[in-house]
Amino acid sequence: MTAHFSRRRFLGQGLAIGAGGIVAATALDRIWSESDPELLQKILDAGEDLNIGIERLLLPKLPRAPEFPESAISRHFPSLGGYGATYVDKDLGFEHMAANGFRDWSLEINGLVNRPARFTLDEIFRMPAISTITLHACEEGWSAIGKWTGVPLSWLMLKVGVQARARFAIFHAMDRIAGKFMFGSLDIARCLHPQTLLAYRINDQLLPVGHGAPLRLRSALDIGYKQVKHLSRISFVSSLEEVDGGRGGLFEIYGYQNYGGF
Ligand SMILES: Nc1nc2c(c(=O)[nH]1)N[C@H]1C(S)=C(S)[C@@H](COP(=O)(O)O)O[C@H]1N2
Ligand SMILES: [Mo]
Repeated sequence: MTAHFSRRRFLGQGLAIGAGGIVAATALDRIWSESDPELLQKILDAGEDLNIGIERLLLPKLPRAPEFPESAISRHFPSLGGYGATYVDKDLGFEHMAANGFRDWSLEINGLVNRPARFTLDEIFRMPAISTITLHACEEGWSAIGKWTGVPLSWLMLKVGVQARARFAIFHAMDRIAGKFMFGSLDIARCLHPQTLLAYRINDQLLPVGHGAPLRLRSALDIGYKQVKHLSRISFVSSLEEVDGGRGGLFEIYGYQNYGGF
């Protein structure tokens, strides 16, 4: 295969692997057009990887959250929780990393994946990116519209080869609330949703610490506490029971619903 990714050739292979491949080829066309052909080849060859096309056909159809024009972006986007908040246990390690522009930080992806990986912030900046201008609604009664830019989670899922038996992603954060590290979860359908991204910009600026530097989850279908900030690791699991408390997140341990969405 030439260094330049050929869409026709890929569609041909999509036909060879069946209808699921064609769906994947069209739905993710824009995202994949920038990715490397060897990776795509590996994805097509690895039968045991979750086949995103087939998964999309089988999963319940999730709606798309409304998107807004730039003129609707809120002038003030409140910042709550995480390292922006007073109730978070301050951690010197985090402060050193932040002072150093997060050059020593990396995102780990592990669990039910065929190619566990670690990505630096620079590597993440070089991945295909999308922007969404969507409404963030906090369970505490405020909301704001912001523009979020980052890597589609579905793209990273293809890159690490999420296995077909994975049912949830667990998002681990670097901040602690009353001594416990913040974490949250999304089911696979929400992870694959086209408006679910790992964001490193808000309103065209690199994420400030208050909004979740260096990288946060942004799921347009979900309420505030599902948008885990200060990510350190994403782990794919087959059941929430495998994870601390079995409720799928720290806010859920404190009594919130796991499905906090539209
Ligand atoms: N790591 C981490 N992520 C978090 C929180 C937190 O305390 N720690 N708070 C959540 C809640 S309740 C909300 S409403 C949003 C707030 O995001 P913002 O500060 O960018 O507005 O982050 C969510 N993600
Ligand atoms: Mo919130």
